[in-house]
Amino acid sequence: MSYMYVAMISLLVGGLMGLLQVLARSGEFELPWGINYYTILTVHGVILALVMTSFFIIGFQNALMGKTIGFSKKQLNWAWVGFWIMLIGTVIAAVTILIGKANVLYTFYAPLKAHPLFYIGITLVVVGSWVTAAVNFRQFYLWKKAHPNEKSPLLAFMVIINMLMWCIATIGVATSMLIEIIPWSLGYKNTINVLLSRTLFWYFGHPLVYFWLLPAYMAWYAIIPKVIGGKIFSDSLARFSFILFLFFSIPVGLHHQLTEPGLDSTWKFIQVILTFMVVIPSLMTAFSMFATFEITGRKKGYGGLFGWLKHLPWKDVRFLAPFVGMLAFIPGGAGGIINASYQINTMVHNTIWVPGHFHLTAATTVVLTFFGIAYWLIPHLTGRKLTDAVNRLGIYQTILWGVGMTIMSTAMHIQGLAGAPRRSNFSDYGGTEQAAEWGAYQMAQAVGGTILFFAILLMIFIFIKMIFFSPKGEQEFPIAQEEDHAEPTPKWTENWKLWIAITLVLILFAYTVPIMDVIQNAPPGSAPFDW
Ligand code: HAS
Ligand code: CU
Repeated sequence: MSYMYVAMISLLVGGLMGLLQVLARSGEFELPWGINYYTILTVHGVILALVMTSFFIIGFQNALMGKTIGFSKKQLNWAWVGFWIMLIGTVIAAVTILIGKANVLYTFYAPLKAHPLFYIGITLVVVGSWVTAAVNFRQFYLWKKAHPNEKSPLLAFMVIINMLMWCIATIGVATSMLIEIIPWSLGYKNTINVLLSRTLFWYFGHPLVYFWLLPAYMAWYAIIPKVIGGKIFSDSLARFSFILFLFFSIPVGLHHQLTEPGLDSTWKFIQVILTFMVVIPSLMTAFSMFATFEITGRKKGYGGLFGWLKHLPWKDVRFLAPFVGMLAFIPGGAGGIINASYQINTMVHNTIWVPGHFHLTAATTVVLTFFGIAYWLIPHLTGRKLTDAVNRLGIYQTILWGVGMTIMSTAMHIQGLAGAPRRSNFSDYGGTEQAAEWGAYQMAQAVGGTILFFAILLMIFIFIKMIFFSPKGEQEFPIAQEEDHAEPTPKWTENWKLWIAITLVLILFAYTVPIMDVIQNAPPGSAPFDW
């Protein structure tokens, strides 16, 4: 619950910043009290993309580990240590942003420079997450030792994959912080190897988006089937897709740097191919979801090509919210494939198309699934029940979110194709014809964003109702079972050493030459430790 509280407060603060942003970008509204547009843009990105997500995810994953494997007293104490380190880091970073000393956006691209405490705060958030990861690894290890020859619980397996990926990925951002960014922001160094810092950032930044996605997939694979009264379609397929995510999430970061000079195009192309590999486990997930829906429907006697659609519990918000998230991922994922298509990337890169993409993927697919989880997890944790009234409010909330995001994200995509830049405040660019073309879409974006802000207020209201005012009772923690006659999951799915080895080999293959190039051809004085 402590993690949930932080996630909720982040949602409110971040959402308010989002409202101010769309209003400012409509050109009809000036930010009051001389507030800098880039300050609110930084708060929005950091508090939602980094803080809200990581707190919700680690809280949810701990709940899954607790439910499937259990915490010892000592493990729980260490888990608290992780929480407090993350929270202290968050507060330090938040203060530096709010006082205007870190207008560097959530990607903190050098040579934009923030106060050193901003970077130290973010680093602490990562360190705190490592403590929790260590606890989760320990829990898993002890469980395996106590249950030799048994298959690990599916949800625990998934948590371990996500945390492994996270630990390997965060080494990139931690390295960049420690050897480059923090010494430079403290003034020990005058110059910085910009390309190295960005490359290390995206080595982390792409797996970051799967760190958000995989907990949503955990719910899709293993919780939604229970909510709709069905079984897990295939335990082996679910595990295999997670293993593929571990392999292919990391060696693909260059797809964020396709237009960046100084990186060899051969290596960009290799990472583009690897990016197309990481699409496969998402397609497997889509397949698996359709199969779950259809098999459950047919078992309940709904025939025909689409008859099974009728059985789905449309009035149950625990299903509806994640389902709208799945729908959003169809255009969201397709947009991702467009972004990754090397040459087409030149068309969309640095335009507001990209925020359009990640408001579908992160802010709809992932966030609506997280809300769908919260509707049962929060009452479960607080010993209350999800009432019909809250369920109904949740359905309105989901619809409001879906409508607001459709308007806002569509407007962003179209504007992006017309060349409107991202990461920038409103400008008419000296009255150019091209900028005039964006006007109507910027208004639509503001309308969609305002609807979303009301959806956030409604969500906060729902959270408060669930935590403090719902009747006492027991809320189910829905975990689906496998089909009765399911084939046993092959033992090789738990060949952890091999999975980690393949992951490291892929990373070394994709990154060794590009990173060596970037270091060897660095501008004078910018090398790490060249103080
Ligand atoms: Fe992305 C930029 C490529 C997925 C987030 N992405 C971003 C940024 C963010 C982000 C935050 O290659 C901006 C970073 C920044 O600030 O600069 N992305 C991809 C690709 C995928 C992808 C190939 N992205 C995500 C996810 C995110 C996310 C997931 C967050 C959670 N993205 C890119 C690229 C860029 C990028 C470039 C850089 C752009 C640039 O130039 O800067 C893939 O993983 C997508 C695969 C997904 C699918 C969809 C499968 C569909 C499913 C739903 C099934 C529906 C059902 C319901 C079952 C192929 C699983 C249906 C029921 C019915 C009844 C119909
Ligand atoms: Cu990416």
